Amino acid sequence: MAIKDILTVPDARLKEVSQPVAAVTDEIRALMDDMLDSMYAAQGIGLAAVQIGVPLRVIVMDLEWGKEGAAEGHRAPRFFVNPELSDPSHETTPYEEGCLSVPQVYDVIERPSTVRLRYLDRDGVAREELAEGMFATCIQHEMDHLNGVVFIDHLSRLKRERAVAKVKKARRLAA
Ligand code: K2U
Ligand code: ZN
Repeated sequence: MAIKDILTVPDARLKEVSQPVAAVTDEIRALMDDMLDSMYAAQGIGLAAVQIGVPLRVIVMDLEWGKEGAAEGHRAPRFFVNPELSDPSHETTPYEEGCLSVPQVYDVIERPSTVRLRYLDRDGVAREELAEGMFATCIQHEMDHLNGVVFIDHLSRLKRERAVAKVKKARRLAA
């Protein structure tokens, strides 16, 4: 269990397309534990493995722990290995997204309101469910990461360049 550094734009590794996992082994479970530790430490509700420099198709999520009024320390971690999305709804939902790899940048992104999700769980068991609400927004945001896409790639070139410049300036000031 370890907290790993989270890559930030414009790190080229965030543009890599992540590779499928051959099998859900103890090593992959240890990776997911490190991802969770890193996500909680960064106050996130989702994280893709590529964000800690591991280009494998693995996502972790906890939509409960940051909620208003959630019991102190109440955690409901989710694990998604080799996730696949299908049947996106025509209806879309706007949400002001942020990203741990684009710190302090927020903008509204429209995504399908529901999407079907197939994945292997922490034990390697195949699961399928319909993602709705924040779960739908978050899983699509994380799936973008697995395909080398960060949310600012959905914005105009001007907004994207301003976002990268803001992250680079903040990194310089923190150095
Ligand atoms: O991929 C990431 O960087 C994790 C994101 C996941 C996320 C993005 C957009 C919308 C929902 C989830 C981070 O958790 S961003 C921080 C955050 C925290 C609570 C709610 C929304 C965003
Ligand atoms: Zn992100």
